Amino acid sequence: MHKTTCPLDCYDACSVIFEDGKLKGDPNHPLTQGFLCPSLNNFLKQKRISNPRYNGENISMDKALELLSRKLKNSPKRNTLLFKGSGNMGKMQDVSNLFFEKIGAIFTRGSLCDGAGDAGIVEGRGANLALPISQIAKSDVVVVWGRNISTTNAHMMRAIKDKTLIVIDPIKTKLAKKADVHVQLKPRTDFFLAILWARFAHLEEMEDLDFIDSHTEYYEDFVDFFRGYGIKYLIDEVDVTVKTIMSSLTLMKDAKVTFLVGVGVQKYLHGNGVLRSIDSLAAMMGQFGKEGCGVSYLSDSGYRFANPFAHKGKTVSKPTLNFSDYDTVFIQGGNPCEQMPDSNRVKVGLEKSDFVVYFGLYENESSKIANLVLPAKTFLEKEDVRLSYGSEFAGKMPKLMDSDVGISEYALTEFLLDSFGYEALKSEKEYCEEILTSNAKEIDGYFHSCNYEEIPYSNGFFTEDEKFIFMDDIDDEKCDEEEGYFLITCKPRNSINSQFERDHYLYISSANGFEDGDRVKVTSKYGTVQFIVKVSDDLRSDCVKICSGAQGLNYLTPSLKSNEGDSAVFQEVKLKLEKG
Ligand SMILES: Nc1nc2c(c(=O)[nH]1)N[C@H]1C(S)=C(S)[C@@H](COP(=O)(O)OP(=O)(O)OC[C@H]3O[C@@H](n4cnc5c(=O)[nH]c(N)nc54)[C@H](O)[C@@H]3O)O[C@H]1N2
Ligand SMILES: Nc1nc2c(c(=O)[nH]1)N[C@H]1C(S)=C(S)[C@@H](COP(=O)(O)OP(=O)(O)OC[C@H]3O[C@@H](n4cnc5c(=O)[nH]c(N)nc54)[C@H](O)[C@@H]3O)O[C@H]1N2
Ligand code: SF4
Ligand SMILES: [Mo]
Repeated sequence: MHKTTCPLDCYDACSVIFEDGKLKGDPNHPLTQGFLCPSLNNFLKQKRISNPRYNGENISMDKALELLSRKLKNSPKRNTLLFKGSGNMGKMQDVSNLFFEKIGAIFTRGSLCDGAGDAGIVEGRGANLALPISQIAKSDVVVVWGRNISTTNAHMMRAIKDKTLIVIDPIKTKLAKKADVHVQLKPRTDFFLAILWARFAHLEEMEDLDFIDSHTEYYEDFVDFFRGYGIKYLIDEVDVTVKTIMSSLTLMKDAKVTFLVGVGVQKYLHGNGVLRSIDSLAAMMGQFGKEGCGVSYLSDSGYRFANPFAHKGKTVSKPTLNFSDYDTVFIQGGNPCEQMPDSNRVKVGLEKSDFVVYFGLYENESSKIANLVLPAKTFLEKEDVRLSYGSEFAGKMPKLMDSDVGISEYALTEFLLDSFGYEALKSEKEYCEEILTSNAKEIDGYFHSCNYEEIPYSNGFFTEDEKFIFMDDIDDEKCDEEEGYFLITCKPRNSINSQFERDHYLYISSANGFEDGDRVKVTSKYGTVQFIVKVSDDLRSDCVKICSGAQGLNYLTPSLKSNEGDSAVFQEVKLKLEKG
């Protein structure tokens, strides 16, 4: 029996047992509790790329590496882009930075994922820490805000099982059906909801004046700011009843509240402002730095950990970058042809670049268009370590098996450094050890990030004055005022983005006159795509849902970035539907 950690991009970072050629959930891990999800359960059955390929022809790994080195040396403008996805969350994914920095390659900054919300949190708190599971367990009320816990964070279900539950989501999710209150708001109105609750909390004297006084700055400005919004205007925007708004706020009165916030609230231009408003609401009620309280988003898992792979290379903003600016594009662990916004622009850009390399495990839309395809090793075949953005846990990912297929990120980097005459790397084990021991401790056989030795923010915030900084402004300009349906693009149950068993349907309420199996032509200002309909009355009638990884989906989404955080804004778009 061997232990490892799930490499997939997921809140849970499960502890995994590898035994008799099978992957199982670790029964002793406090969060994993013996079960894995469909994606990892099917991991070993996935068909992977077994051969390197150049312009459609299989070639040997030696030939592929030689070719790569030659192309990089002779690239006309010596102008290379390193584009990384999040197919494997192991820290060793970043080892390739060390080579690409040496050759002056361009890196990306920002994210296709959580960057907007992260920026908003950092503005107010100075650093983005999650809540440890033990603190969530001590809360009275859990507010699940734009996070689909039962699908994307399934191991959290047990921690919130007996709590008073408020779910804020335009979709009646599985969890919303069990909630004490479901606030089924109009998409993109979470900022208004936070401001509305702040207004009512102020009227109901729910502020924690001691906390405000000792741990925060600019509260008066926040009061002026939220009083600038009329209550009727806010209620109309949010589009839920006053009763729902008030009954949920009443549940928070004098209670220990944890807010579990997901990426759903921030796939918009003002995504940073949304997280800042949720934080400001929690801070005015004193819900930070105390037992059973706090706001937990996708955290900066590497905070205060050593990063031997930090680089000083030039960067371009990830969601809006132009692939045609580069003569070589090196894609590692990602599928930008499907997962980046505005697929049309992405594909045209990649077609114009001279040489595209895809380094990954599976065939997908990006491997199809690449000149050179390099198969990777799986997490079982290489040495690594991972941290978690969803909780306090970290985990080792030791090499547990050999394979003739693929090459690891470490071995590839070592080869490239050597062929360019650069200094060799330290050993993989040394890097992993350096990262883990820099800020994690082993307790009862599991690694915990030292960031969580105390309750987050109990010794102050990470801003200059160690105080929380309230918001007093927002740039809430909408980009798209057109009529049409809101797009809700969230995570599928049986796949991780475009890996594994993808969900290609368009979901819509029966109130809109569609039936299961209908073909529908969907148009946005960026493109047109056909989908097959599945009717779901869990949706509001002003929304359609299409999951991440659905083929063609990102032909509809904008290559814009959030006001702060260089984050993609997949839902800043309206859709028109036509049968047939
Ligand atoms: N099974 C599975 N698990 C995954 C992943 C996967 O692909 N599949 N992906 C992983 C990754 S990369 C990430 S980033 C995380 C993300 O996981 P989550 O944070 O859960 O993100 P999403 O599933 O995108 O959306 C969460 C919820 O936001 C809601 N939502 C959409 N728009 C709005 C809005 O305007 N306001 C509010 N209040 N809610 C809104 C959606 O209806 C959805 O229920 O999950 C990880 N876990
Ligand atoms: N419309 C829409 N678009 C979205 C989203 C959405 O909700 N809606 N979500 C966004 C979010 S939150 C995210 S995080 C991104 C994710 O976007 P991507 O990072 O592109 O994620 P995946 O689609 O999972 O593709 C990951 C690829 O990594 C490769 N891989 C897996 N393991 C390894 C490994 O060990 N080494 C190497 N070299 N390769 C490996 C696999 O071949 C896989 O195809 O998508 C974003 N795009
Ligand atoms: S729930 Fe998340 S961490 Fe756990 S096995 Fe599935 S993908 Fe991996
Ligand atoms: Mo993500």
